[in-house]
Parts: sequence; C-alpha cells; structure tokens
Amino acid sequence: MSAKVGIIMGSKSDLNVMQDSADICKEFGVEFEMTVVSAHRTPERMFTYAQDAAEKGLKVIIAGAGGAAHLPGMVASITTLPVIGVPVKSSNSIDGWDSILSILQMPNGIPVATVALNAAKNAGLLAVQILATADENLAQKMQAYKDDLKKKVEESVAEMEKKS
Ligand code: C2R
Repeated sequence: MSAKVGIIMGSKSDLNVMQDSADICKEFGVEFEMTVVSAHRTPERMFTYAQDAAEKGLKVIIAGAGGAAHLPGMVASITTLPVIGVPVKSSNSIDGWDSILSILQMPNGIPVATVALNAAKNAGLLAVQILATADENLAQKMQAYKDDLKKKVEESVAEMEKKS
C-alpha cells in the first residue's frame, strides 16, 4: 500500500510535535510517510516533494513548521492536494504567533487548512476525515472515535456530579 498522507516538517526539531499526526494515522490504519522538508533550507527538495506528491499517491499533506513558517504555504502553492498546516512553537518562535500567522494568513487562491499551535493530532484527524470522504470503512472508524470522545465526557460528567 502506498502512503496516503505525507507528513513533512521544517526540521527534525519539530518531530516531538509532529509525531502526533503519525500516531493518529497509525491509530486509524492509514498509510503515511514522514520526512523533513524545508522551504528555506532545502528549496529544491521542497519543490520536488510538492510536485511529485499527487503522482506518487498521496491524498493530503500535513506540513508543520515553526517561526517564519513558509513550508505549508509554499507546498500548497505547488500541489493541488489539500495541505494542512501545523504551526509549531519552536525554539525560534515568538510565542508561536509568528508561525500561526505565517501559516494562517494565506492569500486568496492558495488555502492552507491551519490547525491550532502544536495541534498535530488535530491535523492527523483532519487528514483522516478528508480520506474518509471516499472511504466508508474509515468514516465508520471516525464515527466510533467521536462516539468514544462523547462517552468519555459523559463519564466525566457522571463522575463529577456524583462527587458534588
Ligand atoms: P531548527 O531547530 O532546525 O533550527 O529549526 C522549523 O520548522 C523549526 O521549527 C527551527 C525551526 O525552523 C523551522 N523551519 C521553517 C522552515 N524550515 C525550517 N519554518 C520553512 O521552510 O518554512
């Protein structure tokens, strides 16, 4: 099976955050690949990765980067695949706002679906939901995941109300 989700990040130092996207793919049994691609430091590699992504079978790309985070937007400018951007609060970030705004504030025409700061888990879930639009089995797994979230809240409500 070829990878359906491409998880890329600007630096190896983003891995502690971006691993959450990979863990969600594993949990849902979705094939993924994960690597480092930087628009700033490896522009040719970034271009080739984005240009080849659809042809090699990827359906969605998750791109995480910190600081002046141009990777998600630049990849989105090259591929027709949906790109989910993960702002990373890295060592060179000013509170993460630099990364959030540089991923979020894309010009009309080149969207990047931006999740919350360090929210690689939600990026993984969004990627699975995109794939689930064409995969009934995956859609059912997503429904079960949501049912489980609801059950956990209901249990915590029951627990809290019992104590109060
Ligand atoms: P180092 O820890 O390697 O110095 O990287 C990375 O995503 C990382 O969060 C610090 C931060 O620089 C970011 N970086 C980008 C890009 N390439 C690397 N934002 C890019 O192309 O957008």
